[in-house]
Amino acid sequence: MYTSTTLFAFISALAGINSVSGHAAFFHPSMWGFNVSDTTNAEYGYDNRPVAPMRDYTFKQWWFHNHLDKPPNPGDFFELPAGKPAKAEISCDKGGTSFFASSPGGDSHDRVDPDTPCPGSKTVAYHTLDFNDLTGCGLAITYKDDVNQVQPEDFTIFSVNQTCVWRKNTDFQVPERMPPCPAGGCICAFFWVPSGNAGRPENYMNGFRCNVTGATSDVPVAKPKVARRCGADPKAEKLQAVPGNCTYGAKQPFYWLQAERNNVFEGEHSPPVYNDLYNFSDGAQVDIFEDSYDSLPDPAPNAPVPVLRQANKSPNGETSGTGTTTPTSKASKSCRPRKLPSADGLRRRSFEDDDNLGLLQRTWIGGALIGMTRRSRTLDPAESRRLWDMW
Ligand SMILES: *[C@@H]1O[C@H](CO)[C@@H](O)[C@H](O)[C@H]1NC(C)=O
Ligand SMILES: *[C@@H]1O[C@H](CO)[C@@H](O)[C@H](O)[C@H]1NC(C)=O
Ligand SMILES: *[C@@H]1O[C@H](CO)[C@@H](O)[C@H](O)[C@H]1NC(C)=O
Ligand SMILES: *[C@@H]1O[C@H](CO)[C@@H](O)[C@H](O)[C@H]1NC(C)=O
Ligand SMILES: *[C@H]1O[C@H](CO)[C@@H](O)[C@H](O)[C@H]1NC(C)=O
Repeated sequence: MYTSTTLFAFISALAGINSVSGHAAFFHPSMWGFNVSDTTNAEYGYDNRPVAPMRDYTFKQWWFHNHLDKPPNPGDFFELPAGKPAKAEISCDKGGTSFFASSPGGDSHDRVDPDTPCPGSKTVAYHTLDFNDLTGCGLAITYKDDVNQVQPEDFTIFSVNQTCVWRKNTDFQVPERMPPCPAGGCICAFFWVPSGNAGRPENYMNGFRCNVTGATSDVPVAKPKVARRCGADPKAEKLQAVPGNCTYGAKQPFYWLQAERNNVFEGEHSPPVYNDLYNFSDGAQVDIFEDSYDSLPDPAPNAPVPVLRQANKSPNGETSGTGTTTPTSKASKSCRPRKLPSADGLRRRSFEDDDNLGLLQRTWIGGALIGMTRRSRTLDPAESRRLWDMW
């Protein structure tokens, strides 16, 4: 018969197992903290493995996961091929990645589902209820090669995977126009904020050395701004997106729920996330360069929506909202309704007469409703149905 004490011990033991296998990190030899694997908390006084979530931490504790004194070996870079996907491994267990050889437990691949981010665990171990609960994650870059010079405000999210963390092997599309890195390479970081529906709200960061290969453009990445909440947010009873409220162009990662140096202040039940809710489109962030926009008005609910410059559109239509020739067709492309019956009525809009302003006046709501849904560009029919049902 179980006493409450033995039951408690049993539950604690289970929790202990979860803390070994749960959460998630970007694993690659180019990362700071690659070999931090101690679960006894001897060195830091708390669990500071790369997979450990971060919350209420001082700046030193969360910045680069407090691994700045554990740099990668010289010459180890994570390559970012311009215009192609960078293939990352995200896992809650280094033993389940290609780098298992330096994991204390050795190879722990899941034989049944080798691409799971958490061998032998349920999805709650990587903080998601199911596929529909995914919030996305992002990779950020700074064009500095000395990590001691890097500040939080230097990082720009250049690629997002809105269906992250779901598979261990996760693709991140690298914008075609990424300029080359300085002589010592660039410094990058992985960022993730889960939904908070499976596990408590928290924040993830792993820093690593990276390098852009195959660059064809020299236009620098613009100075990043803090991303604003502007997409449809049914949970908050905001059924329509507010495109004027979005931050366009280069955006910083979220620094959230820490004791110091936060840049977003949403409550713990409305996590800031890497998807359309904050205008982080799925895939390459193609509008992050200094010449991406002629002008960027200050975002506000009633502000005009800036239009990407024609010059830097990719010929293959790398992202929606680009690759067409006139503002009219561009707008209708990025805002094309998928399932709305009264699409024509909703598509009314007007434009600035003076096109030199390059601003698309936001005098219609149809596009807002359709263009801004979460993961709008990768919806599968079931997901699309689900979003539709929410309205
Ligand atoms: C990590 O550990 C492996 C195996 O001990 C070693 O070969 C490698 O150099 C270490 N890497 C770093 C960055 O310390
Ligand atoms: C996100 O990663 C998954 C798993 O690797 C991949 O199938 C998907 O294409 C990626 N999404 C984007 C936008 O690259
Ligand atoms: C980064 O990649 C470029 C292009 O391949 C290469 O010329 C350069 O040497 C690399 N930088 C480092 C630090 O490896
Ligand atoms: C606009 O963005 C701010 C900052 O993220 C957010 O607090 C506010 O709720 C947003 N307003 C609307 C109407 O979307
Ligand atoms: C966000 O910004 C992009 C530019 O990258 C724009 O094309 C798009 O319409 C905006 N809205 C959403 C929901 O992504």
